[in-house]
Amino acid sequence: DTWRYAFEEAMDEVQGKFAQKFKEEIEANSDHEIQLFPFGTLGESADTMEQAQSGILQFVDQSPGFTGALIPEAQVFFVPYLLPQDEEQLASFFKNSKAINELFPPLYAEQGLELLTMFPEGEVMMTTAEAVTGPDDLDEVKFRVMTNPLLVESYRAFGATPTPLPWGEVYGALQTGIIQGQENPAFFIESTKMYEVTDHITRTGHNNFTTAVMANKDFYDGLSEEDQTVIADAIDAAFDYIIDYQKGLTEESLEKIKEAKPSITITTLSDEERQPFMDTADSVEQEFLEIGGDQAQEILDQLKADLEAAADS
Ligand code: 6CS
Repeated sequence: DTWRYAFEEAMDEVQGKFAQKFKEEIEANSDHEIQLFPFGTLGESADTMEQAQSGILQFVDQSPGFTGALIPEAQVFFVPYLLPQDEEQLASFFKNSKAINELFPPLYAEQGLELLTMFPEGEVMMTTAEAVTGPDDLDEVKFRVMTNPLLVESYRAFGATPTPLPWGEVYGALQTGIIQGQENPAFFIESTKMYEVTDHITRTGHNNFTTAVMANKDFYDGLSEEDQTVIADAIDAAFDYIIDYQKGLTEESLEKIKEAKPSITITTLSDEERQPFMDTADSVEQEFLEIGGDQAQEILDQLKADLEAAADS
């Protein structure tokens, strides 16, 4: 039989690479086939999530940037400066985190989803029409964010006018000036050609893009143990593959952007310049505890403990 798997990016972007590896592993180790649906083939992220919840899709990749609207605890990934940028530390965190591997799955299960894995997609950078050296430069800037209430709050705390939009509307909104800024990892700014409609890239170090792969829970629960093991092994293989695939990707992508558009500025803020952004973290964390669902505190505490363990390993 054929299992359908949708993701929020193109085939050659990070989620697509992960999905292709997953497909390859499943097809090599079972009689099942995987049919891949990249972004744009089945609608926006909110649409593919509905399709996965209703069982039209067996698998879906959706980032907490969108899932946070459905599972309030998943908004935790938008507390600024919570995640480190060190790639090894991040990989170890995502692989071993008790919050991700034990606390989140029951919350996803309540929404009809079997959480299979979460993985990082790279340092998030701001792209804007005007240069940014601090929160003052975001004043009056309509800044597109994913449709996640805590991400909206964090950009409000950064001094911007947050504008939640689905991904499909972002390029056009930048082009027409409806928005003047957005955030994403470098590979995505490059592959989607967002650099064409933006003049400044700013590295504030406030986040690393997290995504999650899920299965429809009824489908998953109905599988044989053998099939569940094939899936778990394929996820593990794809996780290791995607961590490896991303080595050097950020810098390579920035180089490609500079080549394609020499006039663009790419600025890494100093620790001093980052400080006012970092100073918002406590208030955003407080907001998370208010809007992050019943388990917000438990998730936040466990996540911090997991991050410390990853830093020590
Ligand atoms: O900004 C977004 O909406 C998109 N960014 C990435 C890196 N992946 C998918 C997501 O939809």
